[in-house]
Amino acid sequence: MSYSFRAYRFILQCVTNRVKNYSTWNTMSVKEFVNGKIAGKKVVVFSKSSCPYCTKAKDVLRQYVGKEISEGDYEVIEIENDPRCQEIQDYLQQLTKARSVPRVFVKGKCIGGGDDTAAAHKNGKLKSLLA
Ligand SMILES: N[C@@H](CCC(=O)N[C@@H](CS)C(=O)NCC(=O)O)C(=O)O
Repeated sequence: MSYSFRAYRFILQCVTNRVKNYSTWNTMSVKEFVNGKIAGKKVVVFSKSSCPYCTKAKDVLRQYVGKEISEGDYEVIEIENDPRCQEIQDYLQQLTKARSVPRVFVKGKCIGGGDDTAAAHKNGKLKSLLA
């Protein structure tokens, strides 16, 4: 085997490993980010500011803030300008079977999107979930 071929193979291996490590690290950090957020607050919304379903969910949830949800226990994460937006949505899909926004989490569990949040508000389930 020629020296230049071995050198070429070595460089190729290094590049491949770098790409693999980078994507593993990247996936891990998105997972850690999302899991950390979900575990950190009673109510967490992954949202995009221009999305009408997100506005619907946020409008509903706002009514509970200061009552069933303390101000510090509510977080909205607007993901559209996050460079990891696609990966966050991919991971949300793994977690919740949907990658659309909003994804609303109550006590670590996904209750669905904007329509689901509005329906749960209407039928009283949201209030009992938040209790
Ligand atoms: N029925 C869903 C609809 C959600 C939906 O269609 N969201 C749009 C944004 S308005 C979405 O996620 N589109 C794909 C994307 O932004 O990646 C809900 O109530 O949450």
